Amino acid sequence: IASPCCSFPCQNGGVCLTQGYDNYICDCTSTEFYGENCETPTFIKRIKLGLRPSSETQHGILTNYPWFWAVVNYFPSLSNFVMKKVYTMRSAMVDSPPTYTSDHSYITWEAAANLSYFTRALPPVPLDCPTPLGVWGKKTLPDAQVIVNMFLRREKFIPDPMGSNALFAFFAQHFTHQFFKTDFKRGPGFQWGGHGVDVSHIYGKDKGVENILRSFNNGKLRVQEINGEDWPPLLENANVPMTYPPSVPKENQFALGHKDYGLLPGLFMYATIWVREHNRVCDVLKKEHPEWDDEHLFQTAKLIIIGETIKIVIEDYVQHLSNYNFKLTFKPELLFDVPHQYQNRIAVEFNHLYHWHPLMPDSFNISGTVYTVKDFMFRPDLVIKHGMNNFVVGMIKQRAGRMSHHNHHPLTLHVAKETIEHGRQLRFQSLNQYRKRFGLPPIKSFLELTGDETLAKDLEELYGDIDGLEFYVGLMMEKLRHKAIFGSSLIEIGGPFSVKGLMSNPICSPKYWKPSTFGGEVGFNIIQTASLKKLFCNNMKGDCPSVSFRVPD
Ligand code: MNH
Repeated sequence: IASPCCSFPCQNGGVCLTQGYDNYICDCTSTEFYGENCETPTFIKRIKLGLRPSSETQHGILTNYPWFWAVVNYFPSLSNFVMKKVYTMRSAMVDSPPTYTSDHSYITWEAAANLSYFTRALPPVPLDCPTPLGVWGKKTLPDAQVIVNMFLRREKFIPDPMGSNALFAFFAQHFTHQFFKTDFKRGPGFQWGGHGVDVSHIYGKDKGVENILRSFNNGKLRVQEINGEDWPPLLENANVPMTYPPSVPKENQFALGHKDYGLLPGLFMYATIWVREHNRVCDVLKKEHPEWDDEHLFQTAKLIIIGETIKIVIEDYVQHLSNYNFKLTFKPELLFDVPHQYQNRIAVEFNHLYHWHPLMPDSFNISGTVYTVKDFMFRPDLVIKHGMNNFVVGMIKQRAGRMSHHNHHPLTLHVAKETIEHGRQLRFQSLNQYRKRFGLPPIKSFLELTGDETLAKDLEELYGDIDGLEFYVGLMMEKLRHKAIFGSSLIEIGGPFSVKGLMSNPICSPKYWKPSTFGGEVGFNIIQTASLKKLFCNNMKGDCPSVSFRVPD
């Protein structure tokens, strides 16, 4: 029989607890709401809610009024105030310690202690509910292949309206693959990663891989010189786990920190740049600390690389994707006088919403030669052939795809289909449940979701009820916000996971975040002045191009 919790009666974060077979109670503890279904705000909460601008209004303020933000950005006291709000408000949306897994719709010790699980922001729909989404929508969901064909397949490339480029698309993919690591053998609720920014995509998944990639000389990673540039070693000389198909010739198989980074030259480009940056940092540290041995240089350089990564992710990458006129900053010290948990667990919903395959364009122009996505597959050698500088320029000039429906490259369609199927297997709650969980008003109709009559009609026919719309499909179908590369759900659900993951890194904690951890002021300064532009320009030959996540005008 169906659980009375199938209709998710408890509002505002209240927890539904069954009482026998057909009753339930809502636990409203610390939700600031009361009543049978936690539906009534306390007096204080009512005032807070009345004062808080809606998420849509906040987005509007942040992406407009450049003169206002110029003033805020100029004065550190104002800028720090806003940035602290960004950190604390976004982090507060993420449960820490984590609460749920995909195997339990109630709190368990497993959720806290079993690191093999991705965590969950919302527990799975209880078993044996009237419909897959609880009580809403049809008894059976439309076939995933039908959805892919009707709504996701790219007919003609649609460019991102904000001008994002392929350097951005590959940054997203390479950065997130260090912590989105589904353990498909165990199932879509399991993972084999380290739950955060651990730079395992550069140094390998464990100590064994790391040791193979290290040179054990001056702290550096192993490289080989080709055409006067440093590149990662060949797999035959550094036998780490890699997933090259046998058709890839041995001389094109390189040893990288992540087993899948041989898949695309864009990933190989980032892998190479980070290896060069690590070795560059080792040189700087060696000059400061001639007394340090290889191990000390290596370990400290690795911490600096983590710091640079977070700095660049916040100040270049999130800055670009948010399109805020407020200048985001990486300042861990802003959290030192407020409660903050320096621990993180990757949520499987975060993984799903980060399936940004529409960003992939159809082709890439590298110094005059046009490569399709297919031409790119398992061809890391193309970066070497054209040289790092020419390859990077090609990525900068290539427009990325718009993050929406009808824009999946045919070669990524099977991933979209599997993602939808995994969401069902994991019994994800509906998109509207997730919107409420992350402080957004539920969407009232398919027309409101898509802003398009035809799409709305087709979706209505397939799903029957907007409250029965599944998570990933909803995200892909949502209309983009004004002046944004995503819809509101993707940003407002992804933002908290992202901020929490970045700012709960151990290097952001008070005992780590000081000069001595990074070899002194010189090392600390490398982190605090890191930028996307410097990352590339310090590590490639030739004139420094204007490195950015946007195509040049
Ligand atoms: Mn991509 C997983 C192919 C670009 C984000 N991607 C996968 C998988 C394949 C794949 C295959 C494994 C899925 C499965 O086995 O079920 N991805 C591609 C290809 C391209 C690509 C061929 C480009 C061409 N991917 C991108 C981009 C992003 C991205 C760009 C942007 C962030 N992909 C993901 C994420 C996963 C994934 C996230 C999930 C990884 C995991 O959970 O292990």
